[in-house]
Amino acid sequence: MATRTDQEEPIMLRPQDTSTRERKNLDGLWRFALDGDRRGRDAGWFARRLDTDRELAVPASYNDLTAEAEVHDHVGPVWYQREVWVPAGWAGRRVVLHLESATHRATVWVGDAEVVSHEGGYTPFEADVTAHVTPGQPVRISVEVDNTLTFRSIPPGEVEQTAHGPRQRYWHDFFNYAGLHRSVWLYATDPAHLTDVTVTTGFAGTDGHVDYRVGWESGPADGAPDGTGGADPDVAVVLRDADGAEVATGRGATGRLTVPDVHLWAPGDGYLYDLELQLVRDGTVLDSYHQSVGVRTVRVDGARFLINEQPFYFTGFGKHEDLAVLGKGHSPAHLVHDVALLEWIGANSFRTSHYPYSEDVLDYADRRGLVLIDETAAVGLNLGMFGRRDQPTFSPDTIDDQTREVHAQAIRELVARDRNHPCVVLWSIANEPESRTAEAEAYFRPLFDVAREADPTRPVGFVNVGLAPHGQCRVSQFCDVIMLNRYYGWYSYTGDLAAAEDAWEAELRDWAGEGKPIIVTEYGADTYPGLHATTPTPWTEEYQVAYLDMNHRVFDRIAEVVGEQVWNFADFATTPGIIRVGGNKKGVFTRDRQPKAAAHTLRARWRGRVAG
Ligand code: BDP
Repeated sequence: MATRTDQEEPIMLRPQDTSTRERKNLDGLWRFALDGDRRGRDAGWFARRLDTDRELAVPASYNDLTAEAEVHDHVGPVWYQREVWVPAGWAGRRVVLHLESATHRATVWVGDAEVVSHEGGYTPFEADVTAHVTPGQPVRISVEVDNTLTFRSIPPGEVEQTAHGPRQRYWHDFFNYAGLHRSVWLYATDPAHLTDVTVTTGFAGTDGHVDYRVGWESGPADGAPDGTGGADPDVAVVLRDADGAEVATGRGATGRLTVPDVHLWAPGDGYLYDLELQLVRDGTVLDSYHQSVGVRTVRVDGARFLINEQPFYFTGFGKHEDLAVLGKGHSPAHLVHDVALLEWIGANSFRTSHYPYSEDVLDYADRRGLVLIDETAAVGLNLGMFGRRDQPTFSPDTIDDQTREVHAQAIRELVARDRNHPCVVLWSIANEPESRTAEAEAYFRPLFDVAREADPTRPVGFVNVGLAPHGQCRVSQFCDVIMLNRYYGWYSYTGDLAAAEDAWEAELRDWAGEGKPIIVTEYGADTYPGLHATTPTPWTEEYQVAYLDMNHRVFDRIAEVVGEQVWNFADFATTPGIIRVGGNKKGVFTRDRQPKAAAHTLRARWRGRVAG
């Protein structure tokens, strides 16, 4: 078997229907059972019909689908199971089972055979299941999904055994939703198939260029019963513009295509070319795959953030995948509606806080010309923030070298999944970790190398927390862009916006001295919709407006600030707590997407602003 795999990252192509590929979507209702005692595997739950009367929806978090606390607050594995008919027309084809995500880890069986396990709740994984299915027959698919967070997971957490059962603790501020949050697919290809593609783009004058690198496998070797062996296949590529007109062609697994009179992808102008990849043998197209391509460049120059060599100013939000009933389940309707609200308010960007989002979100952002800061699920690597000041964050008993391996893999998987999206302009490898100690520096240094090795074309950063202000942070030295979360006037100087303004400006000026671009990735104030006051009163709609105005005055005085992303786009679910009222209320929109007063303030500012 001829294989081209010179990369370390996971190799996968998102399932799609083409002239040679066919998908079958497995979303819908699956049988569901809790397995807090971890009995399922030994008892062989995968080997027979799951003994349960529960059926839950995929995609969705399971937590809010029933009315029961035991489901909502479950800690440990759960099982999903369904049967699927394998299309009769797939005889002789290679059949793959693909899960877009399973939060936070999963093991999958097809019939009685264990086919794949995956760690990490927000990136896809798949298995070649050809040997375990019979076209024209049904097959049972079972998935054990485990929501447990430990010091060896990203994000980290700890399970406390109490007299009333296990309790999951973690150090991040959103509810630990779990389950099958995104689509599950069965798909078929020819035994000889394309395995991956990387595109990078650039331009000079009116000529664009697209560099591509394609991976493939030739299928069973010579003499195989299906007769697919023989000469190595060849790769042919065709680039078409948005009207379907051919603009360039190429041959071979790597190459450069030139695009005359290029229409660049740019913020607000999501122009995409279509790169068709074909695996060809003896004139027959064995596999065809379509990769969208936005031709654009990204670069940091001093304290400027350049897209297509033009200074770019980020406006927008930190978001969450968070919805009533669905939890973190992907919903195309809500995606369309959220992006409509982003466009209404004049946002040109958002951060995928605090984990990789559904690939549908990235595809749509590409098409809408939205700019993304793409973040790993490394949130809550900061024990001190949550009252555990006695324990170091980075130590052999807490977050250690093994965790760093999991974190490195999370970075590789994020980059492998999203590197071809023009909307992604900056990688965020962690949110608000402890970053003041030598241990933090040692932990992060190699992770920046991992990110840069995986993608030499985009800037890399992490999001700094107020506990590690300028002069104390030992990790920001590795960043191309400084990303800051600050709550002057909320968590500090609460209610005193005048004092907050002075302190915030002083700190920002220190950061500006680094000579790097600064994006304020979080600033925000909890706001209870309908609460009002004439005097500056935290939690009122007026205070959120005044708080944002104060921040904007500060940003506008500092040239190195190249972006403002309010925390948060919408209210979202958290664990219960005495500083949260029905979740985190820093949304500019409520959880059901109604605007608070601040939405109109932001709209006036952002719709008036011309990028740059
Ligand atoms: C920051 C976190 C974010 C929180 C936010 C807040 O990055 O996840 O939700 O503060 O406190 O610490 O609202």
